[in-house]
Amino acid sequence: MSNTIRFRVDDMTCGHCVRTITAAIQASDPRAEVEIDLAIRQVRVVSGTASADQLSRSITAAGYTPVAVNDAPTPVTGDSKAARHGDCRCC
Ligand SMILES: [Cu+2]
Repeated sequence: MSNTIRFRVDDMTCGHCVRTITAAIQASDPRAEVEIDLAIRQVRVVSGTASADQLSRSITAAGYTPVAVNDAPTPVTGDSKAARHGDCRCC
């Protein structure tokens, strides 16, 4: 059974962030398919075994701030967060 889970990660800012987050997700769910759209800060996971909570904790542990995204578009609140940066220090 697979399950599509989406997050918005405002502090994901470059290709290294994408790789870090992808690796973090796949470390907790080796069968997960991860698709990331950096332009809109969206992480889409077709989960093998992990729940949204588990994936959220994995992304948080990697140093980022995931926000669960439902099917309905979520209004962007707290624009100042977009200026934050995760643990990737390359950019
Ligand atoms: Cu980065």
